[in-house]
Amino acid sequence: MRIELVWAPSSIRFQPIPPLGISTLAAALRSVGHFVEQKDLELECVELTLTGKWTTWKSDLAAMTNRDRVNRFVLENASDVEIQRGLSATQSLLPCDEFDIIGFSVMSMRQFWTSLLLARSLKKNERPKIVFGGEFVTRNGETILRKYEFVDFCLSGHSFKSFPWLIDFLQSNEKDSPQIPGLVYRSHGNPVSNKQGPIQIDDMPIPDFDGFSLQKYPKIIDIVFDGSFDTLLLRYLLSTGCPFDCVFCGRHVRAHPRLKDPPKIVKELCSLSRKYQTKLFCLECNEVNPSRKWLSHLCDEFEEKRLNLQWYAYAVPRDLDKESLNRLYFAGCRVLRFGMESGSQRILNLMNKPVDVSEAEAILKHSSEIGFWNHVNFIVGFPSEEKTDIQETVEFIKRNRKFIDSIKMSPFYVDSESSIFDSPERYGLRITQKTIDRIEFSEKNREWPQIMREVVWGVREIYQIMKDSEISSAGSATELVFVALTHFNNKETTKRWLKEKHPYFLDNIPSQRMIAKLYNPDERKLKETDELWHDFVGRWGGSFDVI
Ligand code: B12
Ligand code: SF4
Repeated sequence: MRIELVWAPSSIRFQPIPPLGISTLAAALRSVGHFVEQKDLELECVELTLTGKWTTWKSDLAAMTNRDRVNRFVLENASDVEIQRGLSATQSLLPCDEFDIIGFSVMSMRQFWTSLLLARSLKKNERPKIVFGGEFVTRNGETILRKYEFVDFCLSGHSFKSFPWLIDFLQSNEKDSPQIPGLVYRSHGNPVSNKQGPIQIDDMPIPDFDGFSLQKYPKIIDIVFDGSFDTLLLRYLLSTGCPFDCVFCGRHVRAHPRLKDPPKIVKELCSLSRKYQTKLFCLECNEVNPSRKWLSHLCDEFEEKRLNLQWYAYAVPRDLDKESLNRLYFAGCRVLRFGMESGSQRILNLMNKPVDVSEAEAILKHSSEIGFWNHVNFIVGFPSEEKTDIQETVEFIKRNRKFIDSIKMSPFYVDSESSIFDSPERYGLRITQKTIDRIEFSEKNREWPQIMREVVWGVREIYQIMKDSEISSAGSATELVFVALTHFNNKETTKRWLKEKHPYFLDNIPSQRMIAKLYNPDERKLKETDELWHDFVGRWGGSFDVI
């Protein structure tokens, strides 16, 4: 079968790194003999905008990611000049071959709308079959099939096994209901979902990035990062799930942990490094230290194979002594992204976050002394958080200013798959409204508007201490920091370079907005307004299932 896999533009968060989901599927499908094309349309669109070949991209993409306009366009055939223009620009980037199946990888709501537009436009009667997959689809498969008849199937969860099975099913012309795990299909016109199968992570194929415009990534990195790095960065998955159970965290994230076998990891990284001629990787996981034993085994493998790679990963600031940190550094890790969340032990306990404030401080100190770039994530506005708790976070930053290189702050939001959402009353919350991009709530003594005001206050307090301590939020764009750090091979030079080229990371603006600046150079000089705070405090929550 001839299959096209597409990563459509989201206009929300671009990264010049080839998408991992579809390259994993491409590997699985190619290994059983299918012809697969894969396209990072987002990269291609960014190139068009940066080279001035798509001058109307801002308004066109705004239209293409607007729910009401897209729905009118695809469901009611309404005319829309901007959508039509954007669609012509994006569709012209796709190969014009005839495909039997086109698969869209959808991570969030914004990417959903652009995928939908392309799917509707590419679908001609029976062929090609349109298949949607990815994180957003995993949560919304039935709704998608109910509403959009030009989407033939959705697949939930990791699909490196189920997608090839779906293709076998389509080739077999069977008429029975397909017994494929995670498949959402129509039966008598109604959507039906099969249960997802277990993830057998060691069966996950090594990603196959062939077919992406790999030569364009270093070029785009140099343009948007404003440097001469000339480097390709690849992503690789170490594990899924998490052994911990923080109450704000979505089930899909903290599901039963599956850790790849360290020898497999190191062998595959070695092969990717050789094949694609790069030493730089983003190692994807919820934490690189889910258990002491696994981390130690991973370090053993790196030490034995001496690959000389450099990489970055998430970590939980617990159970990392000096020796483990030294071994991680030796293994090539250069940036650690710590999920710290708060400097208040009371709030950490309420979050069920397995972190002890004083242990975390010792870890930050050791890792900074070893040479890591410490990036720390905080959440502001967790239910029942008082000004005194924020003050403790501020004090935490003050005490550790020498050991923290960058900070990202996220206003708290209720994830619809979290324990908090399941039983809000247990955490003193009452859900009051679900809007397209957030779940609003009230607490015993606070209503939503006051909660919003206090979050804004907390965010400002933390930005102030960051400013006073010269801690930027550049690590929110970890790929930027990492590429610069590995290039200069020195933290202080990297900081000076960041300050010169990307000074807005030291300004008091929300990280989402900074990322927009990073990837839209003409926006770098725009002045932020107070309104934007509210705008982004309200919008950070991600995408809920209101299609
Ligand atoms: C890397 C990443 C990104 C990168 C992606 C860049 C790139 N070029 O790859 C960046 C930083 C840009 C990003 C941005 C965002 N992300 Co993100 N991201 C991730 C992360 C950490 C890893 C994804 C990954 O590579 N996984 C490994 C691969 C192998 O798995 P996969 O992509 O899921 O693919 C498998 C399946 O989904 C499925 N599949 C995927 N595509 C397709 C297509 C078809 C046709 C089929 C059949 C199946 C299928 O099969 C694949 C292989 O088994 C996940 C968290 C996580 N642990 O998964 C969050 C995550 C997916 N992101 C999330 C969010 C919210 C966002 C943003 C909205 C954040 C923001 N506010 O800006 C944006 C949205 C951007 C967009 N494109 O829409 C959420 C999604 C929640 C949801 N939608 O329900 C997650 C789960 C994080 C979280 N904890 O909440 N993200
Ligand atoms: S927040 Fe991090 S440590 Fe906590 S459950 Fe989620 S992934 Fe695990």
